[in-house]
Amino acid sequence: MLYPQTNDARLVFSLDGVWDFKTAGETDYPTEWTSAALPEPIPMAVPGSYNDQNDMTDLYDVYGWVVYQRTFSLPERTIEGQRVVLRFDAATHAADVYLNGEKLGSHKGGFLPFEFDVTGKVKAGDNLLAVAIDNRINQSTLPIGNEGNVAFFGSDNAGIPSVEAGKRWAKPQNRPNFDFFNFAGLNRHVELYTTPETYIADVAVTTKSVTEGLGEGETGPATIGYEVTLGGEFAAKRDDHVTVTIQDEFGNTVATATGAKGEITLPAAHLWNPGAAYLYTAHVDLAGFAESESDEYDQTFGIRTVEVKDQKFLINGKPFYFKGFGKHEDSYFHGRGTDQLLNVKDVSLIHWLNANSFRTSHYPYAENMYDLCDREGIVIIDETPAVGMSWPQYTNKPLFEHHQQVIRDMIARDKNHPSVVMWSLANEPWYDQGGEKSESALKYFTPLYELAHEVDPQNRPVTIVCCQNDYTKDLVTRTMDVVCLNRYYGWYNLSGDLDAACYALNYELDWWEKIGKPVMFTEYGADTMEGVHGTHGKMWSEEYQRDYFARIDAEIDKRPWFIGEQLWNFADFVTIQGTMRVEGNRKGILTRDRQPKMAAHFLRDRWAKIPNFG
Ligand code: GCB
Repeated sequence: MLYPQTNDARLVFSLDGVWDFKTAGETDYPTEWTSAALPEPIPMAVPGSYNDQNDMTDLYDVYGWVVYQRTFSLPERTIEGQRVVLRFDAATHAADVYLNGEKLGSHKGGFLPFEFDVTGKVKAGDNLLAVAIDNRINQSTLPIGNEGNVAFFGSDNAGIPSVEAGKRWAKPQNRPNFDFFNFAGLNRHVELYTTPETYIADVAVTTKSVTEGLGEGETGPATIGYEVTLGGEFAAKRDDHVTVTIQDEFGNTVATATGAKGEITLPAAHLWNPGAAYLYTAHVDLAGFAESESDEYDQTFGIRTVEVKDQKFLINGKPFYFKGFGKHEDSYFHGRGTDQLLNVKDVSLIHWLNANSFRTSHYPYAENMYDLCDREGIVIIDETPAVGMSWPQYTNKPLFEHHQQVIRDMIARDKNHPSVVMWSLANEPWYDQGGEKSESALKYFTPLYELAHEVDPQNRPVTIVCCQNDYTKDLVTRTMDVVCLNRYYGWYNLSGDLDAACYALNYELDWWEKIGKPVMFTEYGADTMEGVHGTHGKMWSEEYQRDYFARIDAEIDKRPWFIGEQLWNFADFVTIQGTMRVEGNRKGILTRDRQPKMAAHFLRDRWAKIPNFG
């Protein structure tokens, strides 16, 4: 699905702004709210999570449905003879969409785009758009929610003997099987866009070969492949009406090809490298017999290869070392709402820290962050929203099918980003129980691993991010292209004892060495309250977090097959309330308002000395 763009053939209308909003029921919403003005609505900004936008009601406590509504009008001349599409960059977690009282459809999953063809349904003049959104998560959604009274930190009924069997005193609430707060709503942009009736539906660009070993600023021959998919009535007959023009960073044409599919060799190509991005544009033209069949689209791409070989992660044939973190889309007031200013700020901090990469823990982020990383030379591990899984979900067929869909949609959306170098199928599925349980996880994830390879035109490496576990019984992690470890020796395990933590880590790493795959950290860290200090650096102090990274990093530095360190977390973030967190998860090396803790300075110095390649 191509990101909407305005050009000679297409027009995008933003539907961002202040919408009307109302909380509805736990399991449903009044149907009249989809066809007439909402009674006594409150204002709600889009994009943005609804949770932190109104102080008269506790929108952190919403469980179930809410309804968003707005009107918009379009001049007739802009839609006449055009295909018109209504697109949501995401709606978290499930949505029913109505235009002028007619249900357009539903979508499940809160972090990927979906759209409806509204040609003939959208009118010139006023239109009423209503979107009902459900924030409930359960055993069949991604991410996973617990049902009943099982909470992530603490539980409502446990230890209260007087509770009658089966009776729940606690109000119904989401019980995420993960710690980040379940921010919901229209978190991302909403747009209407037009295309001609016969249109460019998709563009995929791949790198076939590069000149390896090029230094910064050097050029050499490279071959790229491209494939354009057309849509609309005449699509089948128009493949030879496609022209692709490759433009360099300054807009100069460097090559041209005709046909919907082909290969192009550039004699003097600039490669996209971490820390040294170079972006080309594939300008795709569809020449029709009539204006309604003529379309165009600009797809940016980078020329680079990615490959796992000999326990190394190679970008353009050179061994890459990941320096960075897992992040969250999380900020004051916006919740998980798309915020370009925050993205720009975070990217500047990534540069300031001398980091080169991050993981989109624990869901695909909004597209504009990937665009920024393409441009800024930052490397991304792109993760699905499959967080919080465990047995018996590995035998849940509808969940498996949803997981397949999410992988397909994520790769379809992000396939052209040079910043994306690896797919993560899931975060910390629990699968080290041994026997039949471990086997069932292997049966569940093997086809997903194969699917990711199959649907990615660039065939990037595929991983799964594994939790602190009995690695001897974990059958899945070792089958991935890269072993990604989330480890908390010195925090959740062997708490406060860094000597023991280093011993246990080394013990485990000796085991992984024999598996023969490249290994990296995708999480390790320690909760730290800014301003807490101590001469001997105890847990929660800024000194402990700094010492923790200094000690653990010294151990991984001894191992050449250790290909990266992505710590937990870039910044503090909001979680569900509970017994283990004070105002959220404090493992950020930055505070939630992006100020550095002591460890950030240590890592900035450390990462300055570690080159991207080597
Ligand atoms: C983990 C999870 C991450 C949590 C983190 C923690 O293993 O992957 O989502 O936030 O631990 O701090 O507990």
